[in-house]
Amino acid sequence: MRILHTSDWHLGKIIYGQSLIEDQRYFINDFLFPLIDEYLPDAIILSGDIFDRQIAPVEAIRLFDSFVTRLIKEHNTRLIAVTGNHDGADRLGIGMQLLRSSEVYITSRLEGDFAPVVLEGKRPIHIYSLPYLDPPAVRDYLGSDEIKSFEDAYKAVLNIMAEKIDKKAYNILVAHLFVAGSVTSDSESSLFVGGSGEVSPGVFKEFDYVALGHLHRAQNHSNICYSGSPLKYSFDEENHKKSVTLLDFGESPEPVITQIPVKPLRDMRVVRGSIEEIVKKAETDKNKDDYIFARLEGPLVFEPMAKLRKVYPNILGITQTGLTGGEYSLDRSALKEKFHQNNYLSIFEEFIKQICFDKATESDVALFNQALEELAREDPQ
Ligand SMILES: [Mn+2]
Repeated sequence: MRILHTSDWHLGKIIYGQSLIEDQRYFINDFLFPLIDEYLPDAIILSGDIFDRQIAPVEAIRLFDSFVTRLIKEHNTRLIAVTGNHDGADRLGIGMQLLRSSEVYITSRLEGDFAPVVLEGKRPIHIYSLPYLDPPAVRDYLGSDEIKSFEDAYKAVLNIMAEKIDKKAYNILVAHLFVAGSVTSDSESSLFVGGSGEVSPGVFKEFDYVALGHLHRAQNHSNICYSGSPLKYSFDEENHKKSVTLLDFGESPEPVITQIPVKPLRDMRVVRGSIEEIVKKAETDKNKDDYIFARLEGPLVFEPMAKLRKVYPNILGITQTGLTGGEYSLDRSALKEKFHQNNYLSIFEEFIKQICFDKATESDVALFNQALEELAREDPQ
């Protein structure tokens, strides 16, 4: 018996105006399906944030639709999915009941009696599912005003589930939440992580494996496991090792858990240095199509994006130390004094020094004085 755990696909994700749909299509068709052919899992667990937005773009919906159809029809593999905080739960819930007869189990709201999906075997595997939920949803569901925090919400729901748990089975919970003590990334919605959104690991003690989504870095607290997103969705994830998680039950009642690295269509990474250094390095760069973020050091460069796009066609963003004051700090009180003395030229000279890392030239000064004179003529005080 084998189960593949993945999460946080964020289909339809756009970063810096760039749609990642081609990368996501590659992940599903050119990475995941060949992997399914190789390992022949009995079920795929998808722990939420299937789509990036409640109203997902049409290409993203079509991609998921073709994934589900192909998974069931060609590979005869069950899908057990829950909705995450990014998903439009009601939109994903269409036909949910009917799809169960095709072994597509999508849990998008709190309802029913929490019956698990059962995989029969020497030691049966029981898979319980919870959609992304928050305290108001659980208050509504239970008709109780006692539920204040996420911790209260999960405790209440898992208490009901605990009564059903058969300890002879291997019990898995699929959910989408933030477990206290986890490591976050820039591409998760910060609104939903940390603080009152935290749930302590002890709440899940009844389960043998907790297949979580929400955090994009693969990590675990003993048997509470985040598979992480299969692709990088922000530049602070440049050093993440993206993977999917395989649970291989073999003959033993406890699975062997392995992380299988994902080979992406394009990597996402940061390049650093002066524009000359970056362009020079790019000449021998074998992966010029990667998504690039450039941290430019040194004097301010005119139209740096256009220059870098010639070597890195998929460059998405840039920062320049000249603009962010990385290597030059401004003496604000001195500037203020000069401003009050109407000493605009020295303010201009400071400005040039800050962004060009050099003194203003004679022609810079002449140009500035000319602009000042024109202003004075237009708007005599
Ligand atoms: Mn997510």
